[in-house]
Amino acid sequence: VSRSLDLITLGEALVQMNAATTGRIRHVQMFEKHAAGSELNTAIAGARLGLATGWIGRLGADELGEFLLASLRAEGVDTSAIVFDNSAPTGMFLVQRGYPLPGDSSSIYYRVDSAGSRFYVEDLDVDYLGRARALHLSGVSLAVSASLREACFEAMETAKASDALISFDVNFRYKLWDVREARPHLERALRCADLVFCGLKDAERIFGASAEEQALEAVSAFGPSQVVLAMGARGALLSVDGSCYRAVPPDIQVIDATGAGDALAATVLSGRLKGWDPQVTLDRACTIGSMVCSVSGDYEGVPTLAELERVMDGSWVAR
Ligand code: KDG
Repeated sequence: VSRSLDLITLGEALVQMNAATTGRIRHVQMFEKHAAGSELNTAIAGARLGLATGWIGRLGADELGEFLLASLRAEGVDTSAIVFDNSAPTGMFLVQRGYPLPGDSSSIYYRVDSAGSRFYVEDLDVDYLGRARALHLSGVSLAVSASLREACFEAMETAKASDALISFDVNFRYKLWDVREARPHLERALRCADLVFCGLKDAERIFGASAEEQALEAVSAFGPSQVVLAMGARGALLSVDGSCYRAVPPDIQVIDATGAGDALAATVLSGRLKGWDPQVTLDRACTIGSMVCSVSGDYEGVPTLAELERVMDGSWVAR
């Protein structure tokens, strides 16, 4: 098979209105507009790191949809499989920063019946899927709607049949569904995936794991050859066929942590597709995650590979 893309992601892209100041949204006067959505973030982060990426999803035929399309194009993501919806709006969300948890952000969604939620199996282009070396999606895509979920499973199974790498980020969204409803769908995705990302908190709440090792074991039991356990400021663990690696990010001031996990996933995917050493991969992933947390927006803080190398080896020239 000829594979012209390294990575395809599938999901709902959203416009993010990120509060310019911390505190309750009701008191915020100014917002920054950003392109977002877990899978859009991963496609863009992958492109910055040098992968040929494409994003699949449905956008509203409206101003916000045009903004998301332009944002993907500006970052060099392939947009040829995007579907437009004339009768539903592009979804959006607000980011409330630093309240009620200092240093943490909350998402307030406006996405019910959005264009992105109206993605159907019929919208999938099987030939397009066959062009990619890897397919990545997250638990957000499974939660958004039954039709998008069905399309996700179809895409994963189609890509797997063509020997593409299947990557899945549990990325559980408590505002979109509950654990009991989600579990069978998450388990189906975990059984299909070769590479899985899971946050420690999600592993605790979904699989009842109380410690790092238990969380890795619980996820590995579904059969993926690589599992990444994301632990926020405490870093991440990567298990590759039974060997375990650990990395801790630099100590930083968090402006907005939204999107860090998506950049982490893009970095680990880059490592896997380009054959980086696992420890190098995880160190890079944690550094990039922290760079995303230091600026507002989900992917804006992602460096190119050349920039990352200069940041990590101390040769970055500041002035
Ligand atoms: O991972 C970042 C995402 O959470 C954000 O961009 C919005 O996709 C989103 C979601 O559903 O939370």
